[in-house]
Amino acid sequence: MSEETMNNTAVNHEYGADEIQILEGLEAVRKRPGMYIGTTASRGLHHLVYEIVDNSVDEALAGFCDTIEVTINEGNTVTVVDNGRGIPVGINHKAGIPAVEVVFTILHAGGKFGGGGYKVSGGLHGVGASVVNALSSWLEVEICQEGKVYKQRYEKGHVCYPLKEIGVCDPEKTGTKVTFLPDDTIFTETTVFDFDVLKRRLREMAFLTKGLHIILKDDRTEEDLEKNTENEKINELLERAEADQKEDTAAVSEKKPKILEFYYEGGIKQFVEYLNKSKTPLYDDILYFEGEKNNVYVEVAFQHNDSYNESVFSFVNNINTPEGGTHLIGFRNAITKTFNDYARNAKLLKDSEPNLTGEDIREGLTAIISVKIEDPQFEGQTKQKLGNSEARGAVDSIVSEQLTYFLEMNPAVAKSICEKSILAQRAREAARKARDLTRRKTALDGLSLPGKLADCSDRDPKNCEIYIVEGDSAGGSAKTARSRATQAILPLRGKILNVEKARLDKIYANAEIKAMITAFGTGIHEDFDISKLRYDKIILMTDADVDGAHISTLLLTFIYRFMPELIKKGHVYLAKPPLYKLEKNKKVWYAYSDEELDRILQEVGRDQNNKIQRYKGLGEMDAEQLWETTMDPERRILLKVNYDEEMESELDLTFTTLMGDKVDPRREFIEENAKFVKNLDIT
Ligand code: TSJ
Repeated sequence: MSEETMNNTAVNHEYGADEIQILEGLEAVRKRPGMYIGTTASRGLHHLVYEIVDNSVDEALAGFCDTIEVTINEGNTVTVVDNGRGIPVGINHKAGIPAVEVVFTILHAGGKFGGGGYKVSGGLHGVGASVVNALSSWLEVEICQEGKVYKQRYEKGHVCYPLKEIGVCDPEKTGTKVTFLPDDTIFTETTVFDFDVLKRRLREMAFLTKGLHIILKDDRTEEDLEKNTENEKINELLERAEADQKEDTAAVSEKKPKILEFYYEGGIKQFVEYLNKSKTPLYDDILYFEGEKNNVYVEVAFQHNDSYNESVFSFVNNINTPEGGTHLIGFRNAITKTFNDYARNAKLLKDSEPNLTGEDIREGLTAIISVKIEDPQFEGQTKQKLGNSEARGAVDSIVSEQLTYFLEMNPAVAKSICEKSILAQRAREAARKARDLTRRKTALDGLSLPGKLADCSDRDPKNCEIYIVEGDSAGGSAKTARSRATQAILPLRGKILNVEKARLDKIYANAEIKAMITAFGTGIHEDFDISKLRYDKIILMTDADVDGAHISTLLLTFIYRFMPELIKKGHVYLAKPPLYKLEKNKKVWYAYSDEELDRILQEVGRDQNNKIQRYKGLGEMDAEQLWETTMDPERRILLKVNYDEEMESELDLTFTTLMGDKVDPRREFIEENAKFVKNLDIT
C-alpha cells in the first residue's frame, strides 16, 4: 500500500454527541482492560493480535480471503494484513461515519454488519477491534478497495483524522492492513511479543481453518527482544540443562526461523496427524467427518495410537474449550454407541459381556472436535464450556451416521479399535479391583500414609508443603534438613514410571505412584477432590542436570495426566538447587546460574583464594547446605508450574513427545525440554 499524504481536514474534526459516547466506551476499556482482555500481562498482550487476526479469519470463513500475514515489526508493533474484501469504507447510516471507523471506535461493533455465517471473532474472546484500538498507543488501518487505498489513524482509541484516500491500487487487489503499538501504560509487565506464543496460536488457527495460509514474520532486532525480562528464569533453566549436554547441543543452537507459513489443506485431519507424530498409530487412516445440522457446522477428526491416554481437544469458533461442553458430549455419545453397536454386530463383544465404556473406547484416542456456531453460549465458572444444546445433537448425529458407514467399509480398522477397547475394558476391571482393595485398606487403618513419607506435624494443609525427592540419599539429607512442622519429605527411588506408556492397572500397582497419590490425599481422575489436598505446595526436588530434568518431567507428566487441577491451581513447584558454591576466606556464596556466579566473582574479586565447586547433584550437599540453599522458605528459589489452558493441545504434545516412543533420546530431550519448560510457563 502506498505512502500516506497529509490531509488538512483532519485537524478540524469536530466531535458530535455520538462520538462523545464512543469515547466514553473506549475510555471504559482503558480504565478496566482486564474486563475485556482478561489480563494486562503477557497473555493479554498476545490477545490483541488474536483479536485482529480473528477478523481476517472470519473473512476467510466467509470465503473471501485465503492469506493472512502477521508481522512483528521493529519496536514491537504488529501488522496484520489479509487479502479479503477490505473493511467497508462506506458511511454506516446508523452511526453516520464510515463502517471502518465504527469497527475501531464503537465497543462490540465487530462483524455485526456483514450478516450471516459463523464468526470466530464473536466468540469467547471476541471483544473486537475497538478494544485493541483502545489499548494501543496508536493504530493505523489501511484498506484497498475498488482501486483506492484508504487510511485512518487512532491514538489511544481517539480518531486522528477522518478516513482519507491516500492513493490508488490495482483494482483487482483488495484487503485490510492493521498496524498497532500496544500501550505500555496498560501493558506494564511487558510489551514484547513472544514469537513462539504467536506461532503456536497461529498454527492452531491454520489447522482449524483448512486452506488458509497464515504467515508469521519476525522483523525485530536483538534490541527489541532485550526488553523482555519475563523469560529470564526459563532461559537460565535451559542454559543449565544445556551446559550439561554441551557435546550434544550443536544441532540445537541454530537460530529460529524468522518466517513461518502455516497452511493445512486437510485442516484438523492434519492437526491429528501432528498430535500423533511422536506416537505409533493403531491404523493408517485418520477418520474425518464433516457436516452441518441445526445451524451447527461440525468437523471431527481422530485416530487411535498405541498409548493409553486420551488426547481429545474441542473447539468452538476456533476457540479451545478445555472444559468441553455439548459438542464434546455429542462426540462421546456418538462414538460410544457406534462402537458398541459395531462390536456387538460383529460378535467382537459377546452377548454375555458388558458394554464398552466411553473411557475404554477413548484409550489412546487423539481427536479434534471443531464446531462453528452462530451464537455460542459459554457456561461454567470459567466460561469455557459450550452450552448450546443444538451442538450436542448435531455432532452426535453427524458422527454416528458417518462413523457407522466408515466402520462398515473398513472392517480392519474397526476391529483394531474394538480389540484395543476390549483390552482397555479388562485393564479397567483389573484396576478397579486393585483400587477397591486399597480403598478398603484405607478404610481399615484410617489414613495409611506411605512408609517412606516423613510427614510434617502441622495439620493445616495451608501451611504445609511436601518435597518429592529423587533418591534415598538426598531424601535422607532432606529429612534431616527440613522444618518438621511444615515440610514433609517423600523420597522416591530410581526411575519413575512413565505414565504415557503404561496402562491403568500397571500404574496403580506402581509403589512410587501409589505413595504420591496417598500422600497428596486428593485421589485421582473422577475421584479427584482438591479439598482433600494435604499440602499447599508440592515441590519436586531433583538434581540440576539432565537426568534430574527427566525425572521432573516424568513426575510432571504423572501429575498432568492424573491430577491436572493441581497444576492449574498453582500447587506444583520445582525446587531450584544451586549450581555453584564459592568459598573465600571462610565465607560461602551459592550461585543458581552462571550469571550469578559471574556477579559474585565480580564482587569478591577473581583470584587464587576462590574455591569454586560445581554441584552435580543434590547428594553432594549435606543437610545444612540443602536447607540453606534449596529448602529454607526465606532463601530458596521455587519455580511455579502452570500452563496456558488455551494451548492445551500443545502442552499435551509436549508431554507425549517427551515421553513418547519416537524420541531420539538425549539430544532431542534437550530440544523438547526447552519446549516443555516454555509450554509449562514456569515462573
Ligand atoms: F480487526 C479489524 F477489524 F481491524 C480487522 C478486520 C483487521 C484486519 C487485519 C482485517 C479485517 C477484515 C475485515 N478483513 N476483512 C474484513 N471484512 C469485512 O469487514 C467485510 C467486508 C465486506 C463485507 C460485505 O458484506 O460486503 C462485510 C465485511 C464484514
